[in-house]
Amino acid sequence: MTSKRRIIYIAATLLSILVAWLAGRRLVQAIYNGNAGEYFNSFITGQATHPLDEYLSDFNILFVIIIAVAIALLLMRRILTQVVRPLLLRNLPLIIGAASLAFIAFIYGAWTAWSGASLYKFWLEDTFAAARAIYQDKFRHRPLFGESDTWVLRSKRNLQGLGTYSPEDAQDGITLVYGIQSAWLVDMDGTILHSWAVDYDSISTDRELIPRSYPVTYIYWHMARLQPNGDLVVMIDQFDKTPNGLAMMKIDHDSNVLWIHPHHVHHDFNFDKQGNIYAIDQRIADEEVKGLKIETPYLDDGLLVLSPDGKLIDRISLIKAFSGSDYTKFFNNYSDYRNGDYLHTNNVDVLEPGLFGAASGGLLLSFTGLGAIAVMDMESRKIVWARVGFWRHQHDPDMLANNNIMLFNNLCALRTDNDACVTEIDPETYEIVWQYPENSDASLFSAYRGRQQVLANGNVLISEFQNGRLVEVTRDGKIVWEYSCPFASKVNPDYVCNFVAGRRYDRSSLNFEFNGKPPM
Ligand SMILES: [Ca+2]
Repeated sequence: MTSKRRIIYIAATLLSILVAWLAGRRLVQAIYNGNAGEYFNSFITGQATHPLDEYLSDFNILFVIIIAVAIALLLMRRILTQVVRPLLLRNLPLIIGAASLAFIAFIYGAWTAWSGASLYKFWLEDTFAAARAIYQDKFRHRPLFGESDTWVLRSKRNLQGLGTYSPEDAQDGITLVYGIQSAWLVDMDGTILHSWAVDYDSISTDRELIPRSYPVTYIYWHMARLQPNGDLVVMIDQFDKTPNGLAMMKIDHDSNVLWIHPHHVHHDFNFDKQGNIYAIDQRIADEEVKGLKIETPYLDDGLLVLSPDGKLIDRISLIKAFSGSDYTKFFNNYSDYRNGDYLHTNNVDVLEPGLFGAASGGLLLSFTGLGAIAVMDMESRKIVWARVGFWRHQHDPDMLANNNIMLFNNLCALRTDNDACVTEIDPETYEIVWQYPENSDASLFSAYRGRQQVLANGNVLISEFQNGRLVEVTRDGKIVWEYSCPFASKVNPDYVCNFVAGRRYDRSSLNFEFNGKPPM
């Protein structure tokens, strides 16, 4: 046998082993992991139990390969009879040997998927994970001025400051904007009315949460809510650390710290009628949860309940809220988020009593990891309602006055990465009541984060995080107000700031003297 032919044989054998191993894994995963039939059925009827890009694309690829090979074989029939057949007959022992190896690989692949065990998992997975974590922790910090969540190249921002503004169509008010390590109020014409900022070195009271080695430039205000007297409740978050989040904080109109509660909090918080704060938190947990198909350790998102003056009242594990509920099967499905982040919770809103069967009140939650929006009954502390749907990587579901739900659908047109929309749905019928943009035309973009707020006149103020833009649209889809972070960096003027989101307030609801200071 020539050496060239030997190489071809070896490569073909290795390829068939790889294909057989993958086929074995995928076959078992489809059956064992995901009830493939139920998936397809629900996908076809539009009531998907989970978006299925990965499975569908795997199967699609497999079908395409099979069809392509069949066509190729038909076309090559002559070559087959005159060249391949004699070759096959001559090399029968080799082919049987390769087929046997491929069969063993198929069985091995099926077993690894079935048992969750493999040589890699036994010996190498933890080692790789640890090495990767150490590397990321020590070396992969983003530079202060590089593309980041807080600073973007000026050349990439078409809009800085005020854009479109139609006073007759826009909802008048004052807009709170937050991000980096500050918040400010901007008037409809783009004038900065007031700002807050806090020096982190002076407030980092808990060195376990904010270690000295941790660059303060990675810290940012993930969310802020304004009170009529100018007090601001702030959620402080950071990049590149797990668990997420550093503290809840309240400051007065002059940026004096009223209280700070160091804790791993992330994404969202809200208030009940008594002023208690419900914030999403995170910890690493090792205990199994009855009835849920999860691997330990995992990230346990919870609800941190704080009194209006920042004292801890309660903590409720959200993953445990699924245990014993009707929605444990959500955990059987493929999860978008790896590394134990099963839920990736990103919304908490306090609901009026009685909605979704929660007699004394529930919380509207969003779990991006499960692709689900859900309601937890505050009395039973169980998930009493949950739905998955056409949304993907969704953020900020809001319960509207008409009992519809509006949410930021980050991947509006599935399978594209650059197309977001804001969608109002009827939660009972799944009917899309309103959507912006109406057709997916990539005029909104934020693969992560994003919020919206329905204003008094029905307009919707959208926080398009990755494009760094606030955009107010009418229900006819007309843009009537636009605003983008206007400040250049004092350290590197090539960069302009980005903010996380904004919220419009009624002018007459704010009763404090504005300081007129820009935030930076
Ligand atoms: Ca919300």
